[in-house]
Amino acid sequence: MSRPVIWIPRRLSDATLDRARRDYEVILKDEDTAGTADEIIALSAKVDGMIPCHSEHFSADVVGRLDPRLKIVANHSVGLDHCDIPALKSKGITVTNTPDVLTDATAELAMLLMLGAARHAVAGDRVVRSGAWDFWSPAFMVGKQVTGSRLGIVGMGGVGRALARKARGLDMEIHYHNRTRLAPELEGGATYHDSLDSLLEVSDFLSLNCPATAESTGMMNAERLAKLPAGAVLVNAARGSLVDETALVEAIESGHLAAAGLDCFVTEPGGNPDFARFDNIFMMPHVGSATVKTRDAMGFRALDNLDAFYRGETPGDAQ
Ligand code: 8YV
Repeated sequence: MSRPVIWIPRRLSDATLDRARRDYEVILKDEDTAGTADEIIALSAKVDGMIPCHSEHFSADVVGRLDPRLKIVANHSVGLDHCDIPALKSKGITVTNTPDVLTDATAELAMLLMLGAARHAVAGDRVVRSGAWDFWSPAFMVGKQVTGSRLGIVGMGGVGRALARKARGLDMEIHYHNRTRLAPELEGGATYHDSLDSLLEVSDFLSLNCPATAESTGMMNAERLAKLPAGAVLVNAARGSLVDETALVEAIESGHLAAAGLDCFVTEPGGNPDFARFDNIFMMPHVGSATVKTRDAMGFRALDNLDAFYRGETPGDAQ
């Protein structure tokens, strides 16, 4: 039997590509750039499966124009907001993601954002690196202490819980809001808030760790940001669409927020040029899961899902 043909639009880890080539006929894109709608549609007539990233968008329009040859979209991501899942399913296309394996790397990055935002990492690095550091005072670059502060987590899934575990190492008091309250063994002593507004009121640091959905789009708007304690720090390592970026600029400009740490933006790649005015916005370019170990694990998880599909089984991460 001939081997299934799969399209891998982005530069996945070497170990992933080696394993993929061992088991499948692999078509790679010439350049490591986001697959466009036209490319996705054209390739769907040439391949049986795809391993896209969050950079390839399967909107209802794109899905409507896919060739019936394509049978599985085995995403290399936990987030699925780039996929219109009902549209894909109604076309009989199996959709999978890669949960769990990027939990720790993403929580690590959220922690980095929290610490970097709280302790003036952008300004500190710049002043030393540029050779402009000619002054020191006890009043210089005084930040906000993370240890012992209250951390509010929106979305207590895998990443939220991993962040809570790491934050306990800094003696943080953990609060969370989630659609449903977790079992005590998963809560680990964290305080549950049945409304987002109640969580905001106690969050010296607020970390967004929930998926981007129609309901969560623009969730952190002006009204919600105003509910955070004065001097709070906002961290977003989930999705840019959760934050109203204009309202965030206003909250930073007014001083209501002390700082923000962002790995995700409404526009990606690119980010928001308005944020560059503020040294107290510490930014990374959507690299939450970008560690060697995690990239291999994500690639292998996507391949595990493909393998199960081609064995005639329902993949473990089928949606
Ligand atoms: C990934 C992510 O790097 O998995 C996700 O949902 O946001 C990222 O950490 C990316 O999606 C890879 O496709």
